[in-house]
Formats: sequence, C-alpha cells, structure tokens
Amino acid sequence: MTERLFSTHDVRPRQELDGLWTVTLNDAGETAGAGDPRADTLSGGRTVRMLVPSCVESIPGAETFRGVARYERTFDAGSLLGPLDEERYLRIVCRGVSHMADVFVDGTPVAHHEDAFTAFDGVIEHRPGARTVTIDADNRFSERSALHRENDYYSYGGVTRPVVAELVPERYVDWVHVTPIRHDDGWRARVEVRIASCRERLGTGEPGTVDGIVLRLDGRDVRTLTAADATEDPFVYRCTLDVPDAVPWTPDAPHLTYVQAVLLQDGLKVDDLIDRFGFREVRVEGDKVLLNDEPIRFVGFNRHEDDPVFGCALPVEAMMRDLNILRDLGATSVRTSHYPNDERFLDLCDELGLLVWEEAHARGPEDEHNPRFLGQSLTSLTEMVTQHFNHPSIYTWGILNEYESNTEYGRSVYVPMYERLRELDPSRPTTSATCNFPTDICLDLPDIVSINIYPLWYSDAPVDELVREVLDFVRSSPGAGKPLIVSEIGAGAIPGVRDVRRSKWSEERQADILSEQLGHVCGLDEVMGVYVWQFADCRVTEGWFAVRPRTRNNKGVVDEYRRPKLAYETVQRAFEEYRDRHRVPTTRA
Ligand code: ADA
Repeated sequence: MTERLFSTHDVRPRQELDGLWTVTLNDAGETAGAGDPRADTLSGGRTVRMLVPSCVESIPGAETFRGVARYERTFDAGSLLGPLDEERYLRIVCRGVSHMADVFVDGTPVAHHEDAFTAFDGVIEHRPGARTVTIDADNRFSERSALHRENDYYSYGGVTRPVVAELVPERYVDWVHVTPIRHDDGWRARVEVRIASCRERLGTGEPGTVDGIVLRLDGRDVRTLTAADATEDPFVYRCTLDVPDAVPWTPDAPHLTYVQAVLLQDGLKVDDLIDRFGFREVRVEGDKVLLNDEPIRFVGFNRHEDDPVFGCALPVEAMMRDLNILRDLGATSVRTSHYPNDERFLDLCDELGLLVWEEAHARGPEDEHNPRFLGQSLTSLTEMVTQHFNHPSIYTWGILNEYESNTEYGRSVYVPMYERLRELDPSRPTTSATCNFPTDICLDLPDIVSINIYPLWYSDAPVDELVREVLDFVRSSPGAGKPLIVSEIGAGAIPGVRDVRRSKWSEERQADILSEQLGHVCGLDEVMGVYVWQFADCRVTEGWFAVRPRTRNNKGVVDEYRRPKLAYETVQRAFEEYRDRHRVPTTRA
C-alpha cells in the first residue's frame, strides 16, 4: 500500500507501479517532453534503473540535473481482472511528477501536467497483455512553468510520488467529498460524488448511464443515490445524511470515519472509491478559530518536502520520522509551505491529530510577471482542494505566500484565487502569508490574517517594536478583528558553527534570536498560532547562492539530516510555555 495509508478500493482492480523503472536522462538542450513525441531526441541520454517514486538527483552524477528524465516500465495489464469484460479502460494515476509531465501508454499520449505537487491521471482503452508506461519528467526552468523557477527551495526532477494502474469501467467514481455539518443534536454529512466518463474524456461518445451509487459509512450501507440526486452538474450526485452515531475528530482524539461510494450497473458492483474524513467543523468567529465550537490555538513549523538523500520523494518512513520530531518539539500544527504535500503525509496528520495549513503552490514575488502565473496557480489550488478535500487535519487552505498583496496587479491575482477557493470549499477558513507592511491592500480577502516577520534577522528593530508596528498596521486595516497567525518567524544557523561571540550564522545566535522572537510573540494573546520558519534545512536553487550559505535555507531547527541545532530546545521550551498558558493539548508521543 504505497499510495495512501489504507485501501482505497474493494472493487476496482489496481496495481501499484512502484518498483524498478528504466530511466533515461537527457539534459542536452532541446529535448522531447511536454507533449512533444520526438522521443528519439532522448536517445543520446544516459540510462539507469531507478525505483518509483524517486528523484533523479539521487542518481550518482545527476545531483544537479535539469532536463528530461524519461521513466519507462512494462507491466502485465492482464492481471487486472474486473467484474465487467466489455468497455474497460486502463487508468494511469500519477500522484506527482516533477515538474512538467507527459505520460504515454504504448507510445500514445494519455496525460500532460504542469506542476510537481498535485496528482493527475490519463485513460486509454484496456487490453490484456503487456503495456508500456512512459513518463517524461521535465524539470527545466522556462516561461512554460510560472511556479517552478529559481527559488528558496529546490525543484527536483523525476516521478517523485507513487504511480498506479487501475482498471475502470466507462463511468467510474472520480471523487467523493464529505462535508461534516454540526447541529444541535449531532452531526450530518453532506456527500458529493463525481462520476467521470472515459468516453467523454477520450471524446469517443456520449457518457453511459449510472444505475445507482451505494454510499457506505464505516462498512454499512447508508443510502443509494440515483438520477434524482444528480445536481446541475450531471456528473455530480449529492445528498445529506443524518449520522446520529457520529464520533467527532479532534486533535486529541482524532477519530476517522470511512466513506465508500460503490457504483452499480445492471445489478453488478462495477467500481468504487474509499476515502476517510472526520466529523469536525472549523469556523472563524471574530478573532477566534473554532474547531467543533471550541477555540483552537497552535504552535508548529513550516516544512518543506526535502531530504538530503531522497530529495522531495520522501519515503513514508521519513515522513513519519519528521512527524515524530515535530511532535517531540511540541508542535501541534504544520504548514505545508509552499505547495500541496504527498497525501500519505496528510493521512499521517489525520491519524495523529496534527492540524495542517495546506498551501497551494506559489511562492512570491515573481521576478517578472509570467502570463501563466494565475492559470497555473488556479490549477494548483483546484487540484489541491479537490484531491485533499476530506482530510480533517486541514483546518485552513493557504494561497500565494508573500505574493504582491501590495499592488493592484497582485490584487487582480488574489481576488480570483479567493473566489475559486470559496466556490470549491466554503467549509474551511482561508489565509495567505503576507510580508507587505504597511502596504498590504488585500487583508479584506482572507478569513485569517497571517504575517511573516523576521525581527532581528532581516530587520534590526527590537522585536517588540517591529511586532507593534505590524500589529498596529493590521488593526488599522480591513484585517482588523480577524484571527491572527504568525506564519513565519525564525533565523538561520549553519549546522556545527559554534561561536562564543554568537556571530551571525552560529547556532548560538539562531537560538538567541528565536528565544527573543518566540518569547515575545508567544506571549501575545491575540496571536492564535505561530509557525517557526523552518523545520529542517532545505536545498535551494543555484540562483540563491549569494544569500544562502551551503546553497541551503539554513533556518531549520534541525539540519537537513534532522540533527538538532542548539535552537531545538529553545523552541521546545517556548512551545511548551505557550501550550501550558493556553491549555493546548499536545500530540507529543
Ligand atoms: C520568506 C518565505 C520563505 C523563505 C523565508 C526566508 O518569508 O516565505 O519561503 O524564503 O522567507 O528564509 O527568508
């Protein structure tokens, strides 16, 4: 089970395509990729064997690779046996390819995708026997990709998240979304199910009919949806269920409920999808964030998916290692800066009760405005919310980290992003981390105001002075009266640099600064949550060389190998004081 942490299908046959693939690397200028079928231009490349998921940067000699990596493998599609023997399709699901992807089955293009951090899929007619899947992963920087560029984190290359082959009928279950609704006597669940059509996707005919969709909660049939439950969108069915015996999800008792949608055709179960959700409601009231009507507060870290050995393709054991360190530090929340995370990480957060700020991909500001920026940001946002809708640990959706919230152009990007977010999921509060003080003109848009501040690091002003200035500005802006989060605060240290003079980049100096910063902001009642920048040192791109010793962002409280710096205990203590003061339950193991 590599794709999620539980079985996602009882009915749909599937085969995980992890294991050995053949990888051909080509970084020689003009190459195939991105829908270009001139596959032979890869012929001069170097060929190696690699596991999926993986980053090409872990191949010896390819540590700084920028180019097209062609992953290829053949598997036996005859082993996928389903309940139907007519009109079946092979569906290839890629959970993440970094960062432009083209997918082919036996040389036929089936999917094109333009972001490393969300899943996508392609369908093609099924036939038994050997099928060859080819994935071109292109991690070159160009104007085609507005979100992947020189940055304060690294854009790796490769098939970096799991790949699965599935056998689906003409109509299949695309997604199931559950919105828990709290009312006086208990809980209801608003369920929406989307049924996709392979014919429609391939342009080969009208969608077939659907006889019924059986909904099951924790293995019990609760309702059958029929044509009468179809919405204005003929692919989406909707109903509201009373769930008198619902067990709530809370950070200290993170109970998960399983939902299954089973598709019926001619009396047969022809397809299904299983997901998990939690009975919990998050809402904003005045300057508070409420979870099941109780105000919540949190302390935690910004975390990049980055590892010195595995790049961004962290195995689940390494995700769990990070979560155990986070919990040892006393964190009760994590921000997925600056992109949607591997869904197995979210599955673990759901189970552990760690609150998640999940962020759509985009870290501002842009050097030059790329006309594709808004479209690609909207796609990242739409795919993130659609794919991760059910995770109870996600208490807020974040967008556009430190983007241009201080210009009219920037506002013209924020407005449609917030509109899309509210359309897709009105049930969760929204936020964006800003550093634009005192010029921000977008604080009317989010439900939660989030500020990135680096007193004593990027500014010489005393902590209390800088924080007061920022808070005075927020109080005089349309953000006044909304919940307030310090979404980034921190300082850098080169691991192992110790200095009695406590000079810049020494571990002593980092610990001093974090102690002063947290001592002040954690003491402010109006601050609902604090995220330290950052959890672990991470790789950055070469363009950041001048300002980033070791070509890493060194503000981790652990280094890239997760070895604690001096600041580890400083943060641990500050978090403990904050939790004690505000009675925040810990998820510490
Ligand atoms: C920013 C940004 C982070 C990181 C950080 C830093 O505010 O959001 O991605 O670059 O600062 O280390 O300076």
